[in-house]
Amino acid sequence: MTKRRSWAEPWKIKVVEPLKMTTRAEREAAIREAGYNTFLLRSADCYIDLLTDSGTSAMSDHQWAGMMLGDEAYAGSRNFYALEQAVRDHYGYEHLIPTHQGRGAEHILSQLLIKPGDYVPGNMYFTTTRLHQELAGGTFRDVILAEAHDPASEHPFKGDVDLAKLEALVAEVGAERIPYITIGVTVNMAGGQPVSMANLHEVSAYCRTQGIRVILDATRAVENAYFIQQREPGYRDQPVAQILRQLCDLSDGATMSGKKDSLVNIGGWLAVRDPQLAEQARNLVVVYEGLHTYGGMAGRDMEAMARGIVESVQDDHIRARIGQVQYLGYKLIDAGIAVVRPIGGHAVFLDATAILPHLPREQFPAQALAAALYVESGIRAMERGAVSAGRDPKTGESRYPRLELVRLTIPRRVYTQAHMDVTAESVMEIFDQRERVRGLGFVYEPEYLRFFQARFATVGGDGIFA
Ligand code: PLI
Repeated sequence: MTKRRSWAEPWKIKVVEPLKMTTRAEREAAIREAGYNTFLLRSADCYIDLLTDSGTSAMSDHQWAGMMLGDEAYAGSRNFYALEQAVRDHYGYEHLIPTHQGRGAEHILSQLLIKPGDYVPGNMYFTTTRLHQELAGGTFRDVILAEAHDPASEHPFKGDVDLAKLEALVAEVGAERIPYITIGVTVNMAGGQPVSMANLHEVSAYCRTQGIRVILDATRAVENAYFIQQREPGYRDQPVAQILRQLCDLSDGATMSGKKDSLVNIGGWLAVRDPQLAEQARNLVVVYEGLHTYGGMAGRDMEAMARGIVESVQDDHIRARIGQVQYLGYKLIDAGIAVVRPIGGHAVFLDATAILPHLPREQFPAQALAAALYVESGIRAMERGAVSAGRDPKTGESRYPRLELVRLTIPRRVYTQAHMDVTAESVMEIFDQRERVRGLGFVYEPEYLRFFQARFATVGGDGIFA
């Protein structure tokens, strides 16, 4: 029997940033002022900030050193070529079009490939991805496995595509109206759940027969590669870097938010194999993002990302990163808290409908739970449920996805095990008082991506706790 090894971080801390503690009265005032939306809180009022893993990573000394090597030329910056090489080496795509962040890449791709009336299947929606598809005239169709919508299912690859759903869409609308499929690796809204290599092989082979492009949302592909290494037969002895290349080899291109896996605070890219599509993307990127050799990023940011990519695919790094997320997840499971199972790659997701069964969906239990957690502990989390899902553009009706979740998202290389302990204790405190949490109703609802800027009022009295 092999001895179990700890996931301890393969780094030590060189610089620290003080955290501010607030009083409960201060937090009650802050969340009221923020309209019970954690996106509208000031970060200075948050103690442990688990809003997102996006752009919140700590960079290494090597990345910071690279920042000093920023070549801020308008055109042809040497840092662009370093980034292009890192993407070719580790993701395997020939043509790189840098963008300011992931949604910039989604915008370019959607505008280039989607015609009004087209359909774009995907393994569960992501907020910005679907909106760009809709704004280009497309309709998103969810083709993920049914298990992905069940928080309790222990399926090891809940991100897998249900091929029968994809085939049914092709039969319904015709392959010519499906320019591409988006495969999220991992699937953020399902709880950071991975796609198996076997499933991607099948999807890729099928799509080739239909002339449908396969586009990865590679935002957290390194995390997906780690789950394949750990869970899928035949991969245990392969380095994560090698598995990542195999994943990407099954696709025609990818959109990427470098703000997650790649350990930087800003940046993204679109990458494709088709030289003609690449040329069109280079032409469009100058309209919306910047010249095709910077796409909205400073030279120093491209250098930090090039270096971050290399660090991100190291087995030691990714084992510790996901090890920390699982540490928090299993603490909550042991305490009897309903969370999405299995624990995902970037976050632990609380099942708000299970925790707050007294609140109807129309009172946004996940939004309320995130607000209550903040008031109780100063921990900032994010709603990932009906508020995030927005309204159907055709009917104008609110969408109510089966998953109504609060995401405790773990920034990379930022917090310690003690912070995870405090987080778990704070969630347990809320759990003990769950009957007291009040529901929320909209007082302001923006048209696009409403979760970012919406404001709410509590239902049935003042304050998030009755
Ligand atoms: O935030 P961007 O524009 O760099 O990337 C958009 C984006 C695309 N795909 C996926 C799977 C994401 O998770 C994503 C952004 N996610 C955020 C901001 C998050 O908090 O999860």
